[in-house]
Amino acid sequence: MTPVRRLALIATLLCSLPAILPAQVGSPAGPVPVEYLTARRAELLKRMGNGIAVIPSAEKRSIEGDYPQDSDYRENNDFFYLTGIESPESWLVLVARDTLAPQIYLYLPARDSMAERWTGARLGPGPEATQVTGIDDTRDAALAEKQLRSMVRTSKARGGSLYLLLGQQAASDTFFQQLALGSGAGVTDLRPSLAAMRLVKDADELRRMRMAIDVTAKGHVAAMRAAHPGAWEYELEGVAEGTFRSLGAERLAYPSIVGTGINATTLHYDKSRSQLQAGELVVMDMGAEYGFYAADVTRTIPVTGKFTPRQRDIYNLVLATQQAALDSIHPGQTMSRLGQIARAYMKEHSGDLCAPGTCDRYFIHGLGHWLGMDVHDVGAYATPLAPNMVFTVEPGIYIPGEALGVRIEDDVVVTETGYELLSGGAPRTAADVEQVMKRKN
Ligand SMILES: [Mn+2]
Repeated sequence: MTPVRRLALIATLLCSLPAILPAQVGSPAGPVPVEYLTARRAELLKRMGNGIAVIPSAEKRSIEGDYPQDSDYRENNDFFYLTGIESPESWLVLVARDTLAPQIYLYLPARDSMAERWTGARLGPGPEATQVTGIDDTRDAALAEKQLRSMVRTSKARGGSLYLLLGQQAASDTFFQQLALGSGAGVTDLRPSLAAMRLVKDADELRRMRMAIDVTAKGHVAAMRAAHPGAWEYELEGVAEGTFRSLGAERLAYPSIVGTGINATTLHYDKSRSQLQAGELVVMDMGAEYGFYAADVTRTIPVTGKFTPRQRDIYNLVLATQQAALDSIHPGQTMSRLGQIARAYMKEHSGDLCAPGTCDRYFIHGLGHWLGMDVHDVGAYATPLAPNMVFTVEPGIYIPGEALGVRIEDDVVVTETGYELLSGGAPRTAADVEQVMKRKN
């Protein structure tokens, strides 16, 4: 083939590559607006000081090599948070310098028409990538390692530090070990800065979290209506998960927990293989992931649709304990203090429900956790609450001797003056749960 004909062929192949739709198209959550991505990167650069940060995308899984049922690619949270795209074998590089303007590079694998026949069109370096990420300088990922070594050397000469996601990458990856050793520069963990940023949600994150939690509440209501004596735990799970997917959730935020009777007292029971018996309570801890954000909601329901007096007393104590914690949420409050308030409330209001002791001895876990891109999201627990932080409030009482377990878990966002309940779409009071279960299809 002559050089001219070869060029013509290459030109034809390039033209034959399909145009790439913006990232996240097909997800009802839509793309992350570029202004949010730009603001997040600017904030991280501000926190970094002088130096270079390297943030790789997630490892790609192999359909042949790994368990096929695990083959779906999920982007690394920090990479998605800063770029808004899902793109294996890619790198985000941020260079912060004392006196000069910061630089941002996005390394993406060059497009490959043959590979794309198998695995679909993907984003390569170029104007389309710039459009969806707001990063002007996009480059071929094949150049990344060589250019990074050089950038790190230059940065070191200027007294800059090397910022890595320690633990996630530097420990296992040879390239990062070499980069860290060879740089001679101090290596700083980037994770605390990113965790502090992700702890306070911006408007696009809150929009996604509301969607995740709304979908989750609808799944819980559907599962409540599917419950009856003789139904199986997996039926309720299937109804809820089907609802999540049918309303646009990409995946589960965590494996669903549906436990009836004695299984309700096992905190992370995930077998879902028992049959519901009249007189039992079912704990359902299920959450959707939507647009990369997790919901985490637990409801406890009576199999017959009607609580027994004993079940209702325990349920009401858990609910009142949760309300005591909710009422104490305000900016400046701490998670540990909320835990103490909840525990003290349960102890004081146990009456003789758990005689000879008090019911708090059956409250065997913490009150809650940060919620975001991960179900147990990043963030230091000593951080005082501030507006737009999102977390769960989930007291429980588990009495194995009575095969009785109750957990009520809701998701809240901190406001200027208190909190907003995000998961109120799933009924919380005993009366409301009974009402929903009465109106079965
Ligand atoms: Mn939880």
